[in-house]
Order: sequence, then structure tokens, then C-alpha cells
Amino acid sequence: MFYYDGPPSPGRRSVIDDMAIQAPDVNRVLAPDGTVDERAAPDLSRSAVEELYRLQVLARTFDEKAVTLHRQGRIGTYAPLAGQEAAQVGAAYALADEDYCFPTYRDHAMYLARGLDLEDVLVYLNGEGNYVDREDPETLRTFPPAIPIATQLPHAVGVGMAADYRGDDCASLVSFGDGATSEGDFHEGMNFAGVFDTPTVFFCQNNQWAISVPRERQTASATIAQKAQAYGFEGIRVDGNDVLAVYDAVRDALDAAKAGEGPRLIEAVTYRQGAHTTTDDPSKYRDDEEVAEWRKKDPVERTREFLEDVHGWTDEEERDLREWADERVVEAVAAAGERTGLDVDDIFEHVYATSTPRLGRQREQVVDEPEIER
Ligand SMILES: Cc1ncc(C[n+]2csc(CCOP(=O)(O)OP(=O)(O)O)c2C)c(N)n1
Repeated sequence: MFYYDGPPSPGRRSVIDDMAIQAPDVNRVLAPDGTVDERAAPDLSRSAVEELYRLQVLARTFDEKAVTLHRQGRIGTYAPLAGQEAAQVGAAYALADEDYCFPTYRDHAMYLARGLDLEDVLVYLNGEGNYVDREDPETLRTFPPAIPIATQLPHAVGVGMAADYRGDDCASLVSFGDGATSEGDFHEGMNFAGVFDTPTVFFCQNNQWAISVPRERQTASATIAQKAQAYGFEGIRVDGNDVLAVYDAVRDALDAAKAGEGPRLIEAVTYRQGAHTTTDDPSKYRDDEEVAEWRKKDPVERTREFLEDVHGWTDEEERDLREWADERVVEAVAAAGERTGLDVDDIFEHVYATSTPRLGRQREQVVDEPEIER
């Protein structure tokens, strides 16, 4: 019988090192120095790569604006995505319309890539939260953002499984962070998916931090990808700042899931350049040098270099795109400002299919008799 009696001894650590040997290397197409591995590059037209770049630029422009809007008190707490554009856009772009997508509170670029209006993303951040039409099952193929960590994983597994039972030709992609891998829901979702061979793509954006907890304190596993081995399916690591590599890995995993080959875990190695949220101060727990090192691998810059080198992207096209993104964000902020906002009554909607007596009493107190002391 083995009892755990403290931190791993050097002897036990060697077991983990052995596992690291099995962990695959990072897949990459666009190197940080701008060179391209042509053999690994997915077969995408210039206009497809342009679209991947356009979405990243729009996401970055939106992100910068959202941080400012929070500072001005015009939106609630915001989780910045800067640094993770390639991971989010590459993954969402690989999805077919009929696939299911489960984003988190940081995945604003996934919503943009799934075709949601900037305005709707802003309205959600403003507290209205109603961009998903719950009466329309088609809109629900992109779920509202999960705020509780990892709860969306079992949902994604179940939805994929249900689609499979119905004989639908679709898969389910679920996004989460490195911190989510310490939650029970992660392990339950992964286990269920492995046992029942569900068409699920587990997409982990390993951005190196879970608020102030660094990746090394999150798990003693050498990689997150290797956790898939314990559940009986493949885990791969991909350079999360390389939009082409992410697209390729996710597309491949979705195709395999739809071909009945079961789930896959993708660890997209990336970095959160900004704060955890607009109420966090990362200078309290990480060095400027670390941030500066990762900025050198900036995903948006890397895609632009690829477009310039391989597809002859011009300065004029760059200028036009930046202008377009600025205009789109300004328009969306103005349009979102026109929206009427949330009715107090709305917070009691959509909690249960049929409301409970307790919720009914609370609603009466807040909506019908607000003068009652609570
Ligand atoms: C179940 C649950 N526990 C704790 C929290 C508080 N919390 C919010 S974000 C976060 C860190 C998540 O880190 P990670 O999964 O790496 O995602 P990231 O924020 O880096 O994108 C925590 C612990 C929560 N939202 N839900």
C-alpha cells in the first residue's frame, strides 16, 4: 500500500519524467522568428488566412476597447483575451456550422469567429446577457460563456453524445483553461468521453496562469496533453500562438470525432498577455520580463508576417483592415449603448424550465413588492 506523505520525492518525480517522454512535442507551422514549415501548413487559400487574420485583428481591437470601457464604468468586469487570439480564432474557425461550441468567459474571439455580432458580445458584457435565443436550437450551437470553471465539459460531452445518438454528423468542442484541469468536472468529462467514445474535442488554452497560480503549481504532469492518456485517448500539444497549427489540429480532431474515432484533447500552449480580469493586477504575481518574452511570440503579429511573406499582404491592406476594425468597434459600442438593458424580472428567467415556489417568492419580493425588507 502506498501512502502519500508530502511532496514528491526525486524517485517518484522520475515517474512523471517518464510520462513526459510520451508527451508529444508542440505542433507548429509559423515559428516565432517568422519562418514557416511549409510541409505542416494546412491547405488554406489566401482569403481563408486573411479571414483568420481579420478575426484576430478585430478581436484585439475589441479587447483593447473593452478594457477602456470597463475603466470608464461602461461595462462590468471584463476578462481580456490578448495573446490568445490565434488559439480562439483558429479553433472556432475549424468548426462547421452544425458543430457545437462551448466557450468560456475569456473566449470573446470564439464568438466573433462563430459569427456573433460585436454588438451582441458587448451587450452581454453590459449585463443584458441575452444574445442567445433560447427558443432557437440553431443559435444554441454556440453556448453562453461558462463562468464556473470546467462545468461546461460534461455539458459538451453530453451534447455530443446526444447528437451521436440522433445520428447527426457533428462534433462538440469545449474550451477551457489550464486551471480547469484541476476540477472534478474536467476528469468526469474526460472519463465519460473516453468510456463512451463521444465526438468531443477538449480544447485547453494553456495560457500559463490561472489567476495568480502558475501552470507549474496547477499540475505535476509535464504537459496537459498527456492527461488524455489516462482516459484512453489521444492528447496533442499545439503552439497556441500559431493560428494555422491550431486550425489544423482542431480540424483534424473534429474530423476524427465525426468519423467515429472518439474524443481528443488539444493543449494549445499560449499566454495571457493582460490581466486575468479588469479587477486583477498581474504585476503582483508575475515578472514583466516573462510578459515581454511572450509578446515576442505575439499571435497577431505572427499571422501578419505569414500573410506578408507568403501571400504578399501589403501596407495598404493592413491600413484598411485596421481602419475597418476600429470602425466596427466604434459602431458596436454605439449600438450597444442604445440597448435598453436588463429588466429586474429577467434574472428570474431561464434558471429552471418551470420556476420553483422559492424562486417565485423571491421574484415577488424583488419585482412586485420591492418595499419588503429583505
Ligand atoms: C468552480 C469555480 N471555482 C472558482 C472560480 C473562480 N475562478 C474564476 S477564473 C479562475 C481561474 C481559471 O483559470 P484557467 O482555467 O486557467 O482559465 P483562464 O482564466 O486562465 O482563462 C478561478 C479559479 C470559478 N469561476 N468557478
